[in-house]
Formats: sequence, C-alpha cells, structure tokens
Amino acid sequence: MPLFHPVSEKDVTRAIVRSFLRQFDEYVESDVIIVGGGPSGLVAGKKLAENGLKVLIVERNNYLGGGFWVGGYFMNKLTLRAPSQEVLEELGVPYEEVQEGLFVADAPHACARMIAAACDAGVKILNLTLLEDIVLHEENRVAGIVINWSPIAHLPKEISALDPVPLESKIVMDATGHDAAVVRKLEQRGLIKMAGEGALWIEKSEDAIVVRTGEVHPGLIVMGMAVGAVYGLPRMGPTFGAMLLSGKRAAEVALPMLPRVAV
Ligand code: 48F
Repeated sequence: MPLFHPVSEKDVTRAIVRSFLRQFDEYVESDVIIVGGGPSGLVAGKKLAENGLKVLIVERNNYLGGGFWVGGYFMNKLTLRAPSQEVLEELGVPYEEVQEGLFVADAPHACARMIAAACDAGVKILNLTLLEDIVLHEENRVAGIVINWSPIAHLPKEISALDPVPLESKIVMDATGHDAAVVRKLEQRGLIKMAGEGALWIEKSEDAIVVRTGEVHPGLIVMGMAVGAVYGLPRMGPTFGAMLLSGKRAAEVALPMLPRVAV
C-alpha cells in the first residue's frame, strides 16, 4: 500500500503551470509593485497588503531577504537601534539589548519571519525576475515596470535577444538597495539626477534615510538604501533599523495615494 495518493507526472506539471499563470495573469496589474525583496521592500509590502492593497514584489534572486540574511562580514547577527526593535516585536522575532538602545537579533530568524509576514499579509512574489525598464505615461508618470527572466542577463547575446514584458501598477516602489535600479531608469532618460551614495556614517545615515523616504518622481516611491543613492546620503553598513522604518514610511506615503479596500 503506497503512502502517497496516486498523482501522475503530467498532473504535477499542470498544477505548477496553471497556478503560476493564473497568478501571473492576475498580477499583470497591481496597486503597488515593489522592486526588490530586501528588508525595506518586505516591510512596505506587508503594511500595504494589510491595508487591502494588491501588492507584487519583483525580485531578481530566487530568494527574498536581500542583505537581511547576514548582519555584516560573514556574521549572521543583525543590529538595530531603538526604536526600530518595535518592528521585531511585531514580527515575533526574539532580540537582545546589548547596550542601551542597541539590539541584536539572529538574522536567519528575523529574515524568515519577515518574509513569512509579508506572504501572510497577502503579498505575491515574482522571483528570478529582473527589472529591465519602467513604463512612463502622461507627463512621465511611472505607470509600471518592464521585466525579464533574470538569468537572461548571464546568457550569451545570441540567446538573450528575448523581449521583456510590461506590468502595470498605480505606484511603483524602488527597494533595490544600493543599486536604486528603478530611479536609475529615470536618470538614464535625464528625468532625475542621482547624487550617489556617501561614505559610511551610521548616526547620520539612519535618520536621513527614513526622513527622505518618499515620492521621488510622480508614481515612484523610493525607500531603503536606494534613498541614499538618490540623495547622496551616507551609508549605514551593518545596521538595519532604518531599512525597517523606511519600509514603513514608504507604505505610509503610498496609502493616501491609493483608495483603501480594508483597514
Ligand atoms: O539590498 P537590499 O537588502 O535593500 P534594502 O531593503 O536594505 C539594504 C540592507 O540590506 C543593507 C544596508 C543597510 O543595512 O546597507 O544593504 O534597501 O535588497 C534589495 C533587493 O533588491 C533586489 C536585490 O536582489 C535585493 O534582494 N534587486 C536589486 N536590483 C534589482 C533587484 C533589479 N534590477 N530587479 C529586481 N530585483
């Protein structure tokens, strides 16, 4: 007597294809597309989805979490400064106060919980997907993104001549970290000038990143380390509180721009 229910190979393949394509079809149009599934993007996605919005995270890697899996160097301990430990509390991640206002948490635990929380809230994920370009409509308002399969970037030119496809959304968010890949597409067209990231200075950087999080161009909100690259702010290196609070702030900026479905 076999342990598992009988299912054939064709049924397995059909289950994958049909489920993926149904979701892909549904998310060709979203309320918010977040490019980048690092800490800032995940926090923003969670908050927006909790407010009833249709949120898609587009991530070039096969895994979510960005730089949040490792604290710094090769050491998987995250540091955060008050008051950002409140986000860990919301997520149910244990942490330790090592000195007044400075907290340490296990990166794998925090990252796994953060990904789960975004998914639980209803965020959908398109991974192995590279932002290739942006969609611009009237008065250069950002109206969506253009995507391709990320391994395409590593293929020889003769195989990689593969057209991308566009997705539409009411708001696009750049959460691509140091790359600021979405804003860079505006810069390439002379629509914005990026200042480039400054040198490391934790005290200055964290406040500035959160304060400058917001709409950088009609239809485009920038958050996380991408904010530093746009405005020339110092980087913060191995501390993460500003990523969490910047993600929250990005969602707070977006919410009044969109009709809420539920609270
Ligand atoms: O780099 P990342 O973790 O960005 P973040 O949320 O947090 C930054 C910190 O991790 C750390 C730091 C401060 O503590 O200095 O670096 O600002 O996550 C960015 C995600 O975006 C993806 C990338 O793979 C990563 O998971 N990404 C970047 N460019 C693209 C992209 C692109 N062109 N298309 C799709 N995804």
